Amino acid sequence: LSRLQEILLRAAGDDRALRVVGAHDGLTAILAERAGFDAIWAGGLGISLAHGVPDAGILTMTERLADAVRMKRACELPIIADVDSGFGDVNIVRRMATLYAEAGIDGVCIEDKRGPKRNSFWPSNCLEDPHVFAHRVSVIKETPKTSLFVIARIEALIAGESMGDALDRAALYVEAGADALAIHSKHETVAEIDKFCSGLQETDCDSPIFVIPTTYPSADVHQLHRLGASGVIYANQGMRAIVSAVEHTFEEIMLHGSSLPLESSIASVDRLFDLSGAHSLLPVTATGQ
Ligand code: SPV
Ligand code: MG
Repeated sequence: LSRLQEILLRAAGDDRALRVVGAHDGLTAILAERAGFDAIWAGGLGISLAHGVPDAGILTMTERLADAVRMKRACELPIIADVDSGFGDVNIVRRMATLYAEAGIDGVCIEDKRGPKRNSFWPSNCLEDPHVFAHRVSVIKETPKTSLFVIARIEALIAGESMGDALDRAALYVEAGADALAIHSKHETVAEIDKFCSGLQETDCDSPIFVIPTTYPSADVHQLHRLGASGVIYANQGMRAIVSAVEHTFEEIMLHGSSLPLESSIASVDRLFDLSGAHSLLPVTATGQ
């Protein structure tokens, strides 16, 4: 069993959903682990923003992999790498699977879109032909020596297609070997997710389902689990918090000409030492050996 399969089974045994959180570097991976999350979402939006570029396929596959590996090194949590639509055609998808597996990434989440990469909440998302996408999934699963956990991410509802189309896609992707499905929705309520999960249950498909409650935050992890989600991905809340906190801090320093008003609300330097593991540094001699 892969690590993600193991923790999914354990969570199912405990009658709960996995809690997965978006991180984009070593520090946010450490914070995710300390907060008690089950796994890390190495998301394209967060990683792109950390590089100061839009989530639009600007970074290369190897840049995205390097950042996922940086997170893996910083913590013990399994890493689920968001690989957009696979970074290119099926041959590139195959190489992606090899590289990610060799680097020790636990799982990849690949989405059924085509055309220029755009974040799902940005207009103009174009769907991939479901059979072409299913083939990509099977190619990842068949890559020699890889044990990547593959989440097939369905964008049909985001793109305005019918629930029937989303469910047909789900069946195809599971048949192609997907270990789990992710269903994305931009609705402000959980109704669409509810319908998808019950529709899938009616087809006797027992694939784990991941959901991404960005636009429906009022649905908590327990409710999502009751509806049928095996995992909940909080993809961008960490990055959004960072933006608010750092923006506020920088503005306050500019306004007051000092950090004094902020001192009680920002982390101490000692906390930074603690988070980075500085307290476990080995002693060195006076000559630095
Ligand atoms: C990401 O975090 O890059 C994602 C999730 O793909 S979302 O932004 O919700 O599409
Ligand atoms: Mg993404």
